[in-house]
Amino acid sequence: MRKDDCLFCKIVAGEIPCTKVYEDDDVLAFDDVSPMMPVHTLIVPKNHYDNIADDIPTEEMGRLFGAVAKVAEIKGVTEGGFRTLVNTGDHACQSVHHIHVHVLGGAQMNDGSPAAE
Ligand code: DGP
Repeated sequence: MRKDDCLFCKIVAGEIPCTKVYEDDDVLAFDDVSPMMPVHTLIVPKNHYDNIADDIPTEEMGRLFGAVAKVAEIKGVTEGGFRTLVNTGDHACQSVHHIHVHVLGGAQMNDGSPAAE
């Protein structure tokens, strides 16, 4: 299930290159092109869903989040800790409208207060 004008669908299809971290039948994980932390990896389902509110089947959601621990292990942040983040819509500044889980780590973060000052 692909959306033709979607950047992450093109990455999943291999039409746009990425630095692959992990792949299975259902998800692809690749490093963010503009990392905010020493480790910044995105996990996307191979099927297209705009965001977390897009009626994603429970099994699909489970497979997406099931990849988080694998990616953390591959990137070496399990012991130190990491943050997972899913932006949804304009208020959260979602810029690519294909659901993705950010995995951030590799250095100390703040307490995660969400609001800009
Ligand atoms: P969000 O703001 O939650 O929609 O995050 C989208 C992320 O996608 C952002 O951190 C930058 C990343 N990104 C945008 N374009 C590309 C790309 O072409 N390749 C890769 N690897 N990451 C991208």
